[in-house]
Amino acid sequence: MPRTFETIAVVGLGYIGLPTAAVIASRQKKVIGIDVSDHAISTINKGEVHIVEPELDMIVHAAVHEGFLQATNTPQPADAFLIAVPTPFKAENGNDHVPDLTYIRAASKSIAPVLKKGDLVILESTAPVGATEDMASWLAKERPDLTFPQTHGEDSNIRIAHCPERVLPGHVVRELVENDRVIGGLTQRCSAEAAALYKIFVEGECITTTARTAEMAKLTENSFRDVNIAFANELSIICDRLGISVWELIRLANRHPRVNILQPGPGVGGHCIAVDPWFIVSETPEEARLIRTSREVNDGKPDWVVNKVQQAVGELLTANPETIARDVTIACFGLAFKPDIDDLRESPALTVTRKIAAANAGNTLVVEPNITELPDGELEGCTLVHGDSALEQADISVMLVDHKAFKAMEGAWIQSNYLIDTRGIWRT
Ligand code: SAJ
Repeated sequence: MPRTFETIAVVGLGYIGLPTAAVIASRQKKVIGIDVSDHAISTINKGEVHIVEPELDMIVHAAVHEGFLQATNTPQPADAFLIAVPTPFKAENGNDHVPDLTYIRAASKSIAPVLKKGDLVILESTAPVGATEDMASWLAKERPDLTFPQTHGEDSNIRIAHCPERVLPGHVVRELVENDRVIGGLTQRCSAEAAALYKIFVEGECITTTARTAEMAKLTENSFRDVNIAFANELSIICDRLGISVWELIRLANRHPRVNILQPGPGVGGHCIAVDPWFIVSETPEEARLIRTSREVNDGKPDWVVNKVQQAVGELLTANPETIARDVTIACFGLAFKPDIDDLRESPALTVTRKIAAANAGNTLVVEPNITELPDGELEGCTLVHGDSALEQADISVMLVDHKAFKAMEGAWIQSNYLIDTRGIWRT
């Protein structure tokens, strides 16, 4: 008989935990959402959401009002616990990019008192290889009265697995259900029970492996993308030096049946692809040479764009000796970390705009159709304006995010000499 789960606790109600909790609740399972933020808890318990993700508001509203989802700051007994808390870098290590497992440790500690025989604990947070074993040992330390798979194998009281989330921001609700899941248990029984849990809501395949392989699979997926974007970004810099359109070049090269180059941009943003490769580098610094270099190439791209803008300012002033720097208006198109979302976290477009504004003696205009006000304290001296107004006023335009709204804009101005198009939608 496959294992059944009646009550499921989700620890961490952020971009992954909340949609996961709501989707499980939509399958009429009792879900206890646990978070340390009182704001998140009170918002969710009103049936509302504290994060922006298409369709999430509807399913949270339904789950809460039908009584299947409740948020709290106090862990309660459940049959399965899903941990979806952040894994940032350690602050004290500066640029060393060492993962910080403090939140996973705190989450383990918080659920330990309510664990009972037969419970399943799953780590969903993206984490370095070995983190699931660490979590198991933290739990075992807190609960010496229970047995764990690392010491008791298949006969343990508690089952432990890693099942990394792989959903694309902007498509989370659909991808949570449709994507395949890689499930790595500390034992085969742990994997099988975790697979039974995911089968409650996953229509994709649930493929089982070891915890360490599952951890590495997630890091590998995001590193693969980062390395490929770095290749495109490096090409864009080479092509600029050689006077070749990188967009045309990639279109042509991609006609080869075995070539599929990604698109360059102002850098790599978000909280996954720009972070996860470092989890490999920090554990195997000698071996992960390509992965580290790719991170460095992508992280260097915003400054390269800022330099291009500064060059354009210099050229404009040389070509118009009557103009002074204070008269130059620069318009930045896009702030989000990728197209058609309002998420500004770790956005290279935001970094580029901030640096341009800091260096610009004249006006800096910002066009971002997905937000209604500029982020607090981030862009001193900038003004949020509509695209048309920016076009009218700008001496220099900087295209940073290929939002649909920008792709739809066209006109003679696009041929302006002072256009830095990091996405190739206006100057192809
Ligand atoms: N980007 C480019 N050029 C491209 C593609 C992307 O510059 O050709 C940039 C984007 O503009 C953005 C960044 O890369 O700044 C990342 O965007 P993305 O859409 O590639 O990925 P994320 O960070 O939104 O989500 C990724 C996904 N991972 C993969 O596609 C391998 C998602 O499936 C993961 O679940 C998510 O990371 C995560 O949570 O780890």
